[in-house]
Amino acid sequence: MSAEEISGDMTDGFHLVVDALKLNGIDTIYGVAGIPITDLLRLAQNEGIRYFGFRHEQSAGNAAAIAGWLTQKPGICMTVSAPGFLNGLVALANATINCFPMLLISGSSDRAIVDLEQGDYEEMDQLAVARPHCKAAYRVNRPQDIGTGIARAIRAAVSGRPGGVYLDLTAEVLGAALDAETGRKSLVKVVDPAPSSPPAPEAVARALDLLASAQRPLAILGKGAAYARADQEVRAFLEASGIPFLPMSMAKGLLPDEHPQSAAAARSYAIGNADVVLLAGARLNWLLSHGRPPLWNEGTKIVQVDISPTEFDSNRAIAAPVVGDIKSVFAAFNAALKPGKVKPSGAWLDEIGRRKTQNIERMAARLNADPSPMNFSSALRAIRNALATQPDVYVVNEGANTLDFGRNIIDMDKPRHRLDSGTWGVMGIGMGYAVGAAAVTGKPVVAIEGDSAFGFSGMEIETICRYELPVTTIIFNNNGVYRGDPADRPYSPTGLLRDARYERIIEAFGGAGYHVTDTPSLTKALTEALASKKPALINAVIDPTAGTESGHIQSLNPKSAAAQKK
Ligand code: ADP
Ligand code: TPW
Repeated sequence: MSAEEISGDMTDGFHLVVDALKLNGIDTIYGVAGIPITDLLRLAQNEGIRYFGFRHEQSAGNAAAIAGWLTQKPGICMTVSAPGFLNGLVALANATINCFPMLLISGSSDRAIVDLEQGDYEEMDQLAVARPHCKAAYRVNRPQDIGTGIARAIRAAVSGRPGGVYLDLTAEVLGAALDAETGRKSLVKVVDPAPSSPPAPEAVARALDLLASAQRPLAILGKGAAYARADQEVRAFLEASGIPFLPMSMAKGLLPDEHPQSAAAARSYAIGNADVVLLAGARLNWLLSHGRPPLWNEGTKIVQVDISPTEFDSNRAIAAPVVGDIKSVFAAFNAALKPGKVKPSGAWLDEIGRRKTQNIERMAARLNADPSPMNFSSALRAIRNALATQPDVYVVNEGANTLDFGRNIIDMDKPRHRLDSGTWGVMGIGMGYAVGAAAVTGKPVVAIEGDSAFGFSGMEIETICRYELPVTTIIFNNNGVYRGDPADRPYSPTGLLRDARYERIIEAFGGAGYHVTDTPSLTKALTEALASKKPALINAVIDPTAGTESGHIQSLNPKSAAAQKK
C-alpha cells in the first residue's frame, strides 16, 4: 500500500513523520530515495515540503548541514539503510565537528533480524554506528513515539553547542498504523528549541576588566559567532572598544574584510603580540595553533566566549571564560562597557596598521602579476574582480592551495557568505554546500574548487542542473591533488588526468560550460554565468607546477625521524 492511500480516521508512521516535521517548521529535505523511505519522501513533497534529491548521500548531508548553519534550523538529510546511512554519516560527523545543526534521518531494516544478525536487506545496527559520530542518536520503535523522537532530535541539534543528530526510523515504524487522534496528540511542537543563555554578570565584569587592562587587545571571531547572528552586537562592541579583529575563515564578513579594524593582513604579528585576546565562537584547535607558541605568546591572557563550558581550558588556561550565547554575551558586554574603559594603545594600532600596509604591498606584486598559464593568485584575482560588485554571492571554497589562497584573496562583505572545508579541512563539501546555500538563500553561489576537491562531489552537477540552481562552479584545473604529475612521472599518488575537460560534464546536463586559460576570460565567464542565474561550470586551467603540496599546512605531513639529513 502506498503511504497516501489510508482512511480518514487512521494515520501511519509516514504521515506522522511528515506531520511532526511540518509542525516544527521544517520546510526542506535533502536526500536520496530508496527502501524504506521512498514513500516518505513522496508524501513529504505532496504535503508541501521541498525535496532535493541527490546523487550521493554525503552531498545531501552536506547540503543539510550548511542549510542548518545558515538558518539556525536543523537541516534534514534522509537516507536509506546501511550503505545510504553510512554515506550520509561523514556529513553528519562533519556537521558535528563544525557545530552545524543537522538531522540525519535514516530508514532501517527489521530490528528482529538485524539484532540477531540473520542477514536482512541492508542490515546494520545503525544507531550504534552513528552514536560516536554525532551529538545525539535516537531510534523510534513505535509510531506513537515519532513526535517525541523528532522533537528530541531537533532540540538536541540546535540547543547549546549545535551539532549533528541521528534519528533511526525502522521500516516497521514507518508502515505502522495508529488511530489519527492518538497520532495527532502524540506530536510535539518544540517550544524555544535553542533558548538564549545569558552570561553571568560576574563573568562579564571579569572579562571587561581584563580587556580594560590590555594595551594590545585582539579579538578573534569564529564561525560560532557568525552562526549566532549577533552581527550588530559584535560589531557595536568592537567599534566602541576599538579592538582590532581577526576572522576565522567562515567568520569572514561578520564584520566586512575591508573594515579598518581588521588585522587579517597582520595576523601572525597580532596573535603573537596581543596581551589579551577576546576569543568568540572559535576553538583553540589546530586552526589556531592550539593557542601555543611559536604563534602565540605564553603570557597572553584570554577571554573566551562560548556556549559550551567544557571548551574552556581545552588547550591553554582561559583567564576569563564567559559561558553564554554570543548574542546575549555581546549585548551584555555592550550594556556594561563604559566609554573609554577598553582602549587599545595607539602604538599597538599603529604597528598593526603599518604591518598591514607592508604585507598588502608585498602581496600586491604577486596578486597583480599575470603569468601564463594562470596561477592561484592571478585566477583568484580574476574571480575577485567579477565578484567585487556582487556582495550577495555565497562563496563555497575547497581544495588545498585553492582554499588557502582563496581565503586570503576573496574578501567577504557580508556575514555567513563564506562556506568552506572547515574544522576538518574536509574535501567533498563543495557541491552539497552549494546546493544547500542556494536552496535556503535563493542567492547565487560560486564554488571555487580544486580539481581534486571537485571530484568528491562532482556528480551533483546533475543535481544543480536538475533544480536549475544559480550555482557557478569554478575548477582550478592543475591536473592533480595539490599539483600535477611531474612530466617524467605519470601516475604519481597525487596525479590526475591531464587537461581534463570538466566543462563538458555540465554540458551533458544542459548547463553552460566554459574553458578558460587567462584572467580576462575567467572574469568574463564568471560575470556572464552570474548574470545568467543558471548553472555554469568554468574549467580554469592553472599552471600544474603552481602551489605547494598540502597548501599552507605542509608541516603537518609526518616526517621520518630516521631520515638522513642531507
Ligand atoms: P572556527 O573554526 O571558526 O574557529 P569553531 O568551529 O572552532 O570556529 O568554534 C565554534 C565555537 O562556537 C564552538 O566552540 C561552539 O561551541 C561555539 N558556538 C556555537 N554557537 C554558539 C553561540 N550561539 N554562542 C556562543 N558560542 C557558540
Ligand atoms: C575527505 C586530503 C587535502 S586537500 C586535497 C586532498 C585530497 C585535494 C587538493 O587538491 P586540489 O587543490 O583540490 O586539486 P589544489 O588547490 O591544491 O590544487 N580526503 C578527504 N579530505 C581530505 N582533506 C583529503 C582527502 C586532501
